[in-house]
Amino acid sequence: MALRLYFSPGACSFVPHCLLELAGTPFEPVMIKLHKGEHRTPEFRAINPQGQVPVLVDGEHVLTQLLAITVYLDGLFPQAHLLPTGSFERAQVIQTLAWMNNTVHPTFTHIFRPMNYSPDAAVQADIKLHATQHYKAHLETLDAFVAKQLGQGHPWLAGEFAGPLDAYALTLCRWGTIAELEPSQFPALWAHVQRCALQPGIARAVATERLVLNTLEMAKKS
Ligand SMILES: N[C@@H](CCC(=O)N[C@@H](CS)C(=O)NCC(=O)O)C(=O)O
Repeated sequence: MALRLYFSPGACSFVPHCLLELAGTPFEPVMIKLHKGEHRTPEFRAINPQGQVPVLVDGEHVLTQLLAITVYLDGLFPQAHLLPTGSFERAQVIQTLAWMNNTVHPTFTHIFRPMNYSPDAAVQADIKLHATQHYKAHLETLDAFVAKQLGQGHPWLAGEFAGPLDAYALTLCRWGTIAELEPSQFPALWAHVQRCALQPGIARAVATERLVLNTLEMAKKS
């Protein structure tokens, strides 16, 4: 039975979406439109009671949390080298993925959904402002990380193979543009993100999700 991925365009589910493409496996993508509240339906809650994407279904196995899904896909498709095999190198990638997932990502949630944190419009504006400053600092850290990793002569953030760090870096940089942070102020990150989008597996995920890397350009055109 084919793997099934519940995803929402542009959400963090882009990371496992890319991994499935990089692994070259057939899978069934199921789109959940967060803006239409499709993650709150009883049908979706029955699959993930937390009401979030990504969700990976493999027969009777249901997995949430993109870190867990990453480890699982790496185990299923070792030939895709989604994670390094060396214990320390592997732990280092998980370390950075965890930081992206538990620190940078929730900072963006404060910008994108300040109403989750206060019902008061003035407080929400304040939350958004402060979170944007934090998010900018996180992207500066990510920019320095990209420069350091690629400075070692490898094409991708974990070394020789494109993987979850590259896909998440693209997502976080793109979210930055939604927060009105010009990507060119993070030059190493932005150059890498544009290169990632040309990698065939990642490019297929970008095309399926119809992603524009710099949403500020889109806003200028309309
Ligand atoms: N730590 C979770 C984060 C999942 C998450 O925040 N998903 C967002 C999209 S990026 C979502 O489904 N949001 C809907 C909601 O929380 O109501 C993971 O790694 O899977």
